[in-house]
Amino acid sequence: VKAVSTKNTEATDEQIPWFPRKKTDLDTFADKVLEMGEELQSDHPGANDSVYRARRKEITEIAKTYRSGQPIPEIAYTEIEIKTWGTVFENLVKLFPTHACREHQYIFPLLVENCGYKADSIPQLETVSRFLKDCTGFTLRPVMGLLTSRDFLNGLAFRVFHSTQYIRHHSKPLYTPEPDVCHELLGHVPLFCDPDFADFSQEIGLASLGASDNDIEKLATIYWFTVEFGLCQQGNEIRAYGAGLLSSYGELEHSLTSEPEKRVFDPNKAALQKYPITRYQPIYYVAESFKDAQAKVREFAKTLNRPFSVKYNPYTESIEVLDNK
Ligand code: NLE
Ligand code: FE2
Repeated sequence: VKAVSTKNTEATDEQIPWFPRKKTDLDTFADKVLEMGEELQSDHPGANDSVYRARRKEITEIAKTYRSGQPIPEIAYTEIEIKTWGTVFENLVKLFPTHACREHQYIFPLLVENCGYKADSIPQLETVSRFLKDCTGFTLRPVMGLLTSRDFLNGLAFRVFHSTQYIRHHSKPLYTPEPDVCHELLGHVPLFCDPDFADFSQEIGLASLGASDNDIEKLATIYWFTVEFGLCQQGNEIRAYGAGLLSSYGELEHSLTSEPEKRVFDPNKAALQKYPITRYQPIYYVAESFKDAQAKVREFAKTLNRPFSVKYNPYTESIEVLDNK
């Protein structure tokens, strides 16, 4: 095993898309966000509310200027924002005991205790990020909105999770097609506190570094059907571990009814499955466990077409590139 040259003068490097080698390289993503896609725009409850849009802009400025290693600035959430959070929170906590996976149920009280999770105040990303770092080394980084799949997945390789800081529109608290602070804090954060899940997520991230566009598409789809909308088998029951489910009262309930189709998780198949983004999912994949999902994704990653492999060095917070040949 020898290290591949980092100079892009080498012929083999020319076809390999650029990827971050150091955690601080993630700073280059800060102002690269996607416009809300057309599908999202037309379905978005806040699209025609100018007050809401102006507030979003104010909050996303923070993400734009944020740099790696800085504390995440606090937001003074408004009364109406806190009320939206409260509605989401109070409804979800009613469903968690019967619908959330055991890892989520284990950590949730600790978030209540350590990060002030409660109905009448929105936890600050900085507080949560510090707690998360103690659990698994994951940290949050504020983001303006949707990144490209490549940039977003690349972040996971460094155990960095790009997190929105604004909240959904108050008119539709129980389902939104977009990520928002409820989705990040109630859906993603509890799972990133779990060591096996953290490993699993980083595995997808590592596979995405320097991957071809086609392979990025596959990995993003796997991410969708696991980290966002995954179900898992726990004893005799099926429970939700996907953040898109755990942050939406409406879809969390829907996901465990007999209406949607449930399939056994197989990354080779999930990677190619089409899915809607502005309504409840018609198909969910059920993982045996996070460890099993990780092993399967690792095997899947080997089939991707990349002439090198990578390893994360946590001491230097950087990626080591290993030549396969
Ligand atoms: N539908 C989710 C919710 O309402 O919280 C958000 C999904 C983001 C991918
Ligand atoms: Fe998400």
